[in-house]
Amino acid sequence: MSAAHAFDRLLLTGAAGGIGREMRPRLRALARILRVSDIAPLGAAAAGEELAPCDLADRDAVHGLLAGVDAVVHLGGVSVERPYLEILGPNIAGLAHLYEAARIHGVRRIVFASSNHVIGFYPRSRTIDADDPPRPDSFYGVSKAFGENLSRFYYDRYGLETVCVRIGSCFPEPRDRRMLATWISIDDLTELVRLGLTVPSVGHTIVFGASDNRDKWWDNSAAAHLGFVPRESSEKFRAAVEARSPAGDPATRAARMQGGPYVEMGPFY
Ligand code: NAI
Ligand code: 15L
Repeated sequence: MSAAHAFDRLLLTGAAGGIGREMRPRLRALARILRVSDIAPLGAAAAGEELAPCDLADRDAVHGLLAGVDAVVHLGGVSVERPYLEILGPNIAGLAHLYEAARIHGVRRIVFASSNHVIGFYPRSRTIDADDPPRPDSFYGVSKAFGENLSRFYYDRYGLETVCVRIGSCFPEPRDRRMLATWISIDDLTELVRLGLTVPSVGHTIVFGASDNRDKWWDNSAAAHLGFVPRESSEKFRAAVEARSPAGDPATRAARMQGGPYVEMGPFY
């Protein structure tokens, strides 16, 4: 490992997904080898990369995936509301496989892509911090709350550190008015992940992932030790977003709750 690299081998799961494809080149400099994994095609390996296709629901495969790994950025899994049985394999069993394999292989730290849907049933009028109890808005949100609790357990029991990033909405642009409050740019999110990986002694930290947007629903003072200062804002998109997307009927729960449409999806069991 060169002095320039924070890690010898860093694992990125979900590398073929929307965030993963963007983060993959941005994380490469952090490690001598970036091991990129997904169940979907990963393309060709760039210099400093190794490809590791894997189904997170496959216990033995996940144990092999973690061998030789120092730290993990865990983006892989079902990323939207789906029937419970579709979420179960990647997001519940897959998380348990990942943490147990990480413990066995001596992984130092995991940055876990949690979601704002862990707290989606709080009203938009409320500012939430990491100490507020979860109020998931979907089976998907419940699976992310499971990941937050599982990682807490692995820290308390084994000292395996995790930063859970409750990502707001990470897309090139906000897609609707709600995302003007929840949006995070890929560069802000990558910086938050980098801090989560490299700041000394994070224990078990929950941090909200949003850019420096005008409207803020989340208070990150409990994660001040990460030193995260978002640089971008959704404000540059406001006029276009407001012109093309309706305000939403304030009588609906989707318009009043932080989780937006997730609070009304389904039933999906
Ligand atoms: P995505 O759906 O584009 O990417 C997820 C990746 O996980 C996909 O490439 C998919 O093939 C992979 N995956 C699914 N099932 C798998 C399995 N059984 N084994 C291995 N890989 C599997 O999602 P996106 O937007 O890139 O999000 C990345 C992570 O961040 C997800 O965990 C998502 O829940 C979380 N997140 C994303 C937000 C966003 O605004 N994009 C907001 C909040 C959380
Ligand atoms: C998420 O957790 C999803 O992964 C993403 O697709 C968006 O729906 C995002 O939340 C959001 O709340 O906008």
